[in-house]
Amino acid sequence: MTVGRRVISLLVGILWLAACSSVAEDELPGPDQPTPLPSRWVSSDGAPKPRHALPPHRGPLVARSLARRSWSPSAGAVQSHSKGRVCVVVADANYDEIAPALDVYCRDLEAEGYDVVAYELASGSAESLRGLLSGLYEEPASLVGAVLIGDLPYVIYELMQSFADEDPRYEDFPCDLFFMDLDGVWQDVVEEGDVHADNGKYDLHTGEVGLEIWVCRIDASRLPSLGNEADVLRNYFEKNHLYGVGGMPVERRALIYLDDQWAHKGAGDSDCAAIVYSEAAVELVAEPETTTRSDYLSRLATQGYELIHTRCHGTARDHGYARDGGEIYDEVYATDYIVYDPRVLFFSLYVCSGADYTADGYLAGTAVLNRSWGLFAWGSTKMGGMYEEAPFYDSLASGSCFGKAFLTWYEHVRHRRTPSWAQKWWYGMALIGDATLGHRVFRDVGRTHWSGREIAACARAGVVSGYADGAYGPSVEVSRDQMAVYISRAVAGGDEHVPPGPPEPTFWDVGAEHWAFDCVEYAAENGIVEGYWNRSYRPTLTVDRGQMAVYIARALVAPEGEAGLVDYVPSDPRDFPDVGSDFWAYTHIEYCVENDVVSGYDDGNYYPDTIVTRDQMAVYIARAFGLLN
Ligand SMILES: [Ca+2]
Ligand SMILES: [Ca+2]
Ligand SMILES: [Ca+2]
Repeated sequence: MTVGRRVISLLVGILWLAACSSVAEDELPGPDQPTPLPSRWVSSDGAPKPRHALPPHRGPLVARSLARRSWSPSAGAVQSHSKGRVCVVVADANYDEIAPALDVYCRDLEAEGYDVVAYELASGSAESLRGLLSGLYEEPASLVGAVLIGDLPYVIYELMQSFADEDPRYEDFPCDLFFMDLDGVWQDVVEEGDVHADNGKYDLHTGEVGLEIWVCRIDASRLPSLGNEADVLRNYFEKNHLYGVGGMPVERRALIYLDDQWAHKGAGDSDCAAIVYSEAAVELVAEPETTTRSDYLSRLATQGYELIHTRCHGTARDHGYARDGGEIYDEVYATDYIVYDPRVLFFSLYVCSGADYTADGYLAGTAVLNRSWGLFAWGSTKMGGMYEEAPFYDSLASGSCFGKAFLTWYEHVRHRRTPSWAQKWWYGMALIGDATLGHRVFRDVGRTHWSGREIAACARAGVVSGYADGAYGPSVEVSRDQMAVYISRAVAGGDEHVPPGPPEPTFWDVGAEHWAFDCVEYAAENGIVEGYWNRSYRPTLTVDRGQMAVYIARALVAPEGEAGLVDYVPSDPRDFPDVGSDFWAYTHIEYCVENDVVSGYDDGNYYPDTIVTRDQMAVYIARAFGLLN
């Protein structure tokens, strides 16, 4: 397909060289950062980017608060911590048809630890919607983010921008930062070039310009190619729920796909992705003659990735890749994503206007709301896109959702740039899909898993690494060798700090060739495990909750072992009905209770004979060793 054959490479090359050579003093990049290359609007018919009409949404807010009772989670399913309050706003045109899916979604959010408030919006302007959000933000419970579902109000921002020696050019675009900054001042007052005061498009942002909350959009109203709007939304929430419970398995790797002019970003972009994925799981494709439409589509057709990150030119409905020395430019259309239905969950789209949710058939929405895969995308509604994103990936790697990672990144970059620079590059940033999602540490531990947070904390601390296929096996029973591995790594401060075992094995059934040899020896050396009378360890025996309390209590006083607990007297004994004071592990269980490691079941019992599973194990470890924060 060569419909886009033009001399755009020459044009872009000149712009880039110019941009590199003569930027204004106040727009200089940081000391070690090259000047970003603009992602340009490049359409197959050569037409310039059209201007946006004024948003249709008007008037005072008409919102109905949606009842909470419908999605109240069952007791015990709620995680004990709070991730803050999220406001879910759904367009009334969609609500009735997607209400059951929405209930599941809100229940999942609460199971993950969010407090949810929800509104059905019948009408209202962007200003009145922002008022609703800022009102919630100011309440004592505050607000961390908002999920906008359906065709909901937005604003258009306009500016004149120049790159290098270019004459200033006009651009207008939907600006969701308007809803994320709840206490800054947004005005329509500027007269400059084609920017005009009082024309319904904002043009000045001052005051407390930092962002208070994240805002994301799940809007299928302009994606008829994907099907009926309600069906597309329901399908999205079905995928979302599946991901939450540990489904939607994809290869845990990232594709970094950079067209010719961004080839120099290969190392930096790969390093960023490697913050979240292992280095071996980051696939970089940046060779100018390799990055083509056909190569990209062949990957979509045959490969699976958790993340695709691409930098290229495009429009709201397509992006493209140059070849033949830049002579030919071929588009990948949003509709190609429908045809190929790629096995990809997340998209980082550094594509001009790729996230413009006001455009019919917009790229980011198509990728995210696609039939089988796709959950979240970040990109821009204008030229530019995310740059200097290490803080974004750092935040994701530490367990943040996309929304929180976005705010972390934005706070980082906004202090490094003057407002004019920031507006060119980042004011069009939009989050498409559910921003409460994030990178999943293990493929079978979804975000609604009751101990997902503890399991992730153990992984981050180097205590668990899961199975080779990316699974954690949360319901697998814990054996004595696994237990020793968990505890030794936690005591040592990570796997790499567990020393090699001695030349002479302590236990005849855990020799130097045993996978857990070092950890079993370390646990023995620290008085945590003792083994059996005949110098055996019995590595494959399972561990019950009584034994677990013993090992954890000893680990907490390591390396003293039993000697460190011999004088311990519970100060405020819990006295579980099923753990009498003469129970063999009574002291250890009380010691764990006193150290906030365990609290027993809802019925008041401890159940010392119950075998410990890997999810419970993570909870014991995360709490005992303070890994949660
Ligand atoms: Ca204006
Ligand atoms: Ca602010
Ligand atoms: Ca190329």
